[in-house]
Amino acid sequence: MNLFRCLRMAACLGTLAGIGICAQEKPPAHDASAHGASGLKKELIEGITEADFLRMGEAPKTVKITLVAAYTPANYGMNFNGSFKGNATYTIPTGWTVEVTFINPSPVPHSVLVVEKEKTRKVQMGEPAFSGGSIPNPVQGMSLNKASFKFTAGEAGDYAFCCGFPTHALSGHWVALNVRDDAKVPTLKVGDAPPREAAK
Ligand SMILES: [Cu+2]
Repeated sequence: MNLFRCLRMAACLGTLAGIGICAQEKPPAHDASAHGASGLKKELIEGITEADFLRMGEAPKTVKITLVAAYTPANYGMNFNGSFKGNATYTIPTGWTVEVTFINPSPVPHSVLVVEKEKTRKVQMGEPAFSGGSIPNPVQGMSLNKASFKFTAGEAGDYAFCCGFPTHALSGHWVALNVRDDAKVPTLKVGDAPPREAAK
């Protein structure tokens, strides 16, 4: 074996150890968007903007929240409006009415219900924390469809909007919902960005 061939082989073995392939041809670039985007019923989310994620309602002390499952490919689609594992936080003043529109444009079943935050570590969610705070059949979930519900955030505490499809919460399919006596207006905080008030 000549030196050149020997070096080539060493380089190849290095590649093998590093990323598990030793091929002349590179695999095609990974397109993450293909996961979440496949089979999406796009018309369900047409025209939805970030302002729709949190809006003031028509009646006093009422707020409208739109939660879109699989909004981005993030966390294999197990997200609401692209957020997951509590990396978005809704804060609602105690006693306000919350009108939720849930949309799942993907063929993979998801759902949403309001639970005490600690329940996001359970396989199944049980009953919603507030009366009415769930789509129908959250364990079964739904796909390629939308549903709405409303509830009154009657007691201050740490809650979550959580997917009730078994194991999805454990996989991070939830965002935080804080109900606060000292909150004046509903806000939404996404990631490290400062909280923003509900759109009018
Ligand atoms: Cu889910």
